[in-house]
Amino acid sequence: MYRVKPSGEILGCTIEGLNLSQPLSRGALGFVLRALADHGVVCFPKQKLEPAAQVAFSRLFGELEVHVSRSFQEPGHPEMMILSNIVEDGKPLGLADAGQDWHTDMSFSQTIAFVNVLYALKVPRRDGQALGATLFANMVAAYEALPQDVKSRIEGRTATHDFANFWEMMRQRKGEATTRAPLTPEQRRQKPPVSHPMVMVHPLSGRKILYANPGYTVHIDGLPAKESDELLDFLFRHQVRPEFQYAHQWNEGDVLIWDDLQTLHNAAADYRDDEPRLIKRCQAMADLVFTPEFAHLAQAHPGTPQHTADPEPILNRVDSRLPHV
Ligand SMILES: O=C(O)CCC(=O)C(=O)O
Ligand SMILES: [Fe+2]
Repeated sequence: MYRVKPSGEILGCTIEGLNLSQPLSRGALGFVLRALADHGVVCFPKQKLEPAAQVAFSRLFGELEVHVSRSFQEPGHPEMMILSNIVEDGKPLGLADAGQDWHTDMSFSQTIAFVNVLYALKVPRRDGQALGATLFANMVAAYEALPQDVKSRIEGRTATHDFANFWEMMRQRKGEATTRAPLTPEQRRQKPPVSHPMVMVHPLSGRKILYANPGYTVHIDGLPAKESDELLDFLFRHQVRPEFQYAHQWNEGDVLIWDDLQTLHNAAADYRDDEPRLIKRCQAMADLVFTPEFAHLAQAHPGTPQHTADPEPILNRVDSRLPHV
């Protein structure tokens, strides 16, 4: 049997007893969704996953995104990206500096992200100590701790998110050493700036979330530049305050999933080029999580919004990705 062990911190839990290389039952998927809604970050330790199995597991959460950079794809699996600082025969094996500052994946996309699925194959260590942790910040807690006047100022507002903001910032930070190619006009066209509400209601928990991040959020719509910059600056400092943070220290074999709706993350760049890190990654979009049927799957609880729509169509879509058990 599987069970969930909360970290006891502001985010994070471990689920033991689930073998992710085997197809999941609908009940197990619901259990995972509940844990994700409640804890934001879920670790499945000691997994052994072939790329096809990781893709199949990731697809349960939503459609998979093929990264717009089209770089460092797993052979035969364009929806899987390799994150690594390993260089073989002069060629980088993966994106070396993925996510090395606070951001929310895919906030720059019309359809935003729901879940990231990362599988660690190599974890850098020094003196027995794991390095290259992934840091998270809790956007339910950050929202709740906002002063009332700031809550009122952002309620009902949207903000613009731009993919190029983070990509270019990382290119400039690494200078000549960057493994990030300049964005082509075609890539820029594929990912134009988009607007999203700054306050969202989490579809599985019913709780309010602060949806903005220093990586991609560039402007609060409808505000003059100076006012927008000042408010964003306040929000960016507020949302990563230490009391909202949780660090995941990796072990080889960890599958880590996190809820992009209610967390920010930041990959700690505290290891050297000769301390190898290798992670395989899939990105599931928020196409299913906003449906009433997904809330139903995650098991209604007092905080879950009430839905009246018929859950069957999406449950059928979910079922088509699950084994017939
Ligand atoms: O490598 C990591 O720890 C996380 C990188 C990241 O930001 C991501 O996979 O979205
Ligand atoms: Fe990321």
